[in-house]
Amino acid sequence: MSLAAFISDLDALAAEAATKFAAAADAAALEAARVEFLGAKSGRLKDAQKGLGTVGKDDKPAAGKKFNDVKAAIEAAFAEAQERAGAGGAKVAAGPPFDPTQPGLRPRLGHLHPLTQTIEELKDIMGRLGFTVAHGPEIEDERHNFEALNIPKAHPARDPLENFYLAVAGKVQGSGFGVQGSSSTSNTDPKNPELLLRSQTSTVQIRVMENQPPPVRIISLGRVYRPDTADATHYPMFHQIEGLLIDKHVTMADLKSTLRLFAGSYFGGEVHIRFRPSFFPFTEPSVEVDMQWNDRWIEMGGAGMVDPNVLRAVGYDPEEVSGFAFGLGVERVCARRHQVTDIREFYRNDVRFLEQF
Ligand code: FA5
Repeated sequence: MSLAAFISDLDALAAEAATKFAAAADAAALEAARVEFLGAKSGRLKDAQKGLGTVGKDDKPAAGKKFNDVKAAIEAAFAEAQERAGAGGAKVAAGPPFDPTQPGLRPRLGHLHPLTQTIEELKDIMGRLGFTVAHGPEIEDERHNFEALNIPKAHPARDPLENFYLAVAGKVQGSGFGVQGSSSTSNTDPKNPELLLRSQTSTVQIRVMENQPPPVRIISLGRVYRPDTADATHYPMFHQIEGLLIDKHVTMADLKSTLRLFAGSYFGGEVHIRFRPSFFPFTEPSVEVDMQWNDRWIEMGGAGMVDPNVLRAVGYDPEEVSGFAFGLGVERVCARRHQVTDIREFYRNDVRFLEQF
């Protein structure tokens, strides 16, 4: 091949490449043009290079220089086209174009868990009856969970099998159940209290009364823990609402009318309250509270008049003041109102169940 023919072929190739790069409408077309002209294996520039071997020996230096110039020119034309495409967004144009007229995707909004909704509603109802909300820790010592509530050391309610005692610094707590007078298991040492997950919200009664003189009118709502096997009405972690009213001349009639107002507001309509004699170490007399709603009786929790021993344990004078206390299971109250037959549903986190509330 003559030098003149070689040069003219290269010039034509450079012109064609520049035109194609400039005309590429998107990133895919530009890439196709790059492969056509600059492709390492079978690009047209690579083909043209083969012509170098066919020009005369004396023309080789000039032919080589021309080839290098054209190669640089084609690469520069590609780089320029690529830059233009990048600035115009063609690089990201792969895939279907954005259609601003399409309707948007509606975001899925969550809401409060049914038990949280119930807790908020119960707070609201009791707030209207003049009860303020008190809080207590979920990790408790034995004084607040048992002793000040008149539950002595050998009482079965303190059995490690009935409670979640905590192992602190290698020591298993609660090992003193039933062991009278053992110094290593004494729970009266304030520096080394035995700790457990509280088994009832009645602990908060003590914490409030220890810190303020009467009158008291509080509720406390929160989690409590018992090693109960989960079934339709039990769960090892559940919620209670505790109520406590201490004042002069408080009677069982006040307890009953408070619970009736409370139940009527929560369930709506006519609710009857029935007291069945029961026993709690911290109330005397003690009762189980049943409520009748929609022609069915259900057990809601325990209640009673605060035992004088409890009042004395927090420094109150039982001759001066009296009071009532109650503790109800939030899961059971919520399940009853919404006709949920198994409280485990509240903890399965199945959105199909939860979104109904
Ligand atoms: C008590 O816990 C007492 N502290 C209640 C009390 C407070 C009595 C103030 C007197 C004065 P009881 O163990 O019965 O009582 O529990 C109260 C309610 O909690 C039960 O009626 C039930 O509604 C609920 N409950 C008890 N165990 C579970 C459980 N494992 N799962 C779900 N709910 C439960």
